[in-house]
Amino acid sequence: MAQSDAADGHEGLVDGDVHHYDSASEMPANIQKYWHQRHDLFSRYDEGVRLTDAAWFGVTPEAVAHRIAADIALAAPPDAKTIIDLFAGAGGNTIALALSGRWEQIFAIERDAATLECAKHNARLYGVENRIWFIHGDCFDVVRKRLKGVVKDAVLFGSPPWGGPGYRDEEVFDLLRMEPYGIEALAGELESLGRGYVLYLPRSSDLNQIAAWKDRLGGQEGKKLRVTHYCMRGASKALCVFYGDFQFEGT
Ligand code: MGP
Repeated sequence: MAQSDAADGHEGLVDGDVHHYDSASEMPANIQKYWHQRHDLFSRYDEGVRLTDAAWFGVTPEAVAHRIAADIALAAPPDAKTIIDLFAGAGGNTIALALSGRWEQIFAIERDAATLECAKHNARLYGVENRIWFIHGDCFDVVRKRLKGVVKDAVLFGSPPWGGPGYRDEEVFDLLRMEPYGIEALAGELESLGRGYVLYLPRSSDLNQIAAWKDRLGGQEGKKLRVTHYCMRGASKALCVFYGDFQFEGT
C-alpha cells in the first residue's frame, strides 16, 4: 500500500508525524529493529496501521493486549461497565479492550494529537472505532475534569511511558525513575480515583516498589497483590499489576 510521500524526504509519511512504513529502510534507524515485530504488534499492519515514530517503542503486542484484556474482563467487578485507557498510544490496548466486548463504555486518552490520530485510525481498521471515546489531553486532567462523573466506577488501565528502551539497562528497574511519571507521581495522581487499576510495567520492575504502592491504590484486603507476566515465545514482554477491586479465581 503506497502511503508514502517520498517527495518531501519523509518516506512513509501519512500526515504530520503519522506514518505507515512499507519497508524497514523507510524507518528512522532508531526504530528499524521493530520492523520485524510489526505483525506481532498489529496483525493487520499491512492493511495500513499507522504509528508515530515514538509509538513503536511502547506498543503492546497484539496477542499480549488480547490476553490482558481477557484477564481484566474476567477479574473486574461484574458491575463495572466503564474502562479508561489512560495512555492510549497508537491504540493497541484500547482496540483489544474494545474487542473483548466486556465494556459498555471505553475511553482512550492520549496527550499527543498525532498519536491519538493513529489510535483512531487503527481502531477503524479493527472495526471498533465507534465503541471508543477518544479524548485528547493529559490523562490526569481528563479523569479529574471531563470524566469526573464516571471515573469513580471505572476500571483504569495504564500503559505509561517508561522513559524509552533504556529501561533494559537495569537489572531491576527503579519505578521512581519512569519518565515523565515515576511511580510516586502516578500513585499521587490516581489515588482514590477508580474501582481498580491495571498498570503495564517493565518486566524487570522493582516488586518492592509495586508492593509499597498497594496501600495507596488498594490491594485486595489481606490478600497478595496480583502481578502477571505476559510472555511471547516463552519470554516476558512486560508485567501487569492489578490494584484494587479485582477478583481472581482461587484467591
Ligand atoms: P522492549 O524491551 O523494547 O523489547 O519492549 P523488544 O524489543 O520488544 O524485545 P524483547 O525481545 O527484549 O522483548 C518489550 C515490551 O515492552 C514491548 O513489547 C512493549 O509492549 C513494552 N514497552 C517497551 N517500552 C520502552 C515501553 C514504554 O515506554 N511504555 C510502555 N507502556 N511499554 C513499553
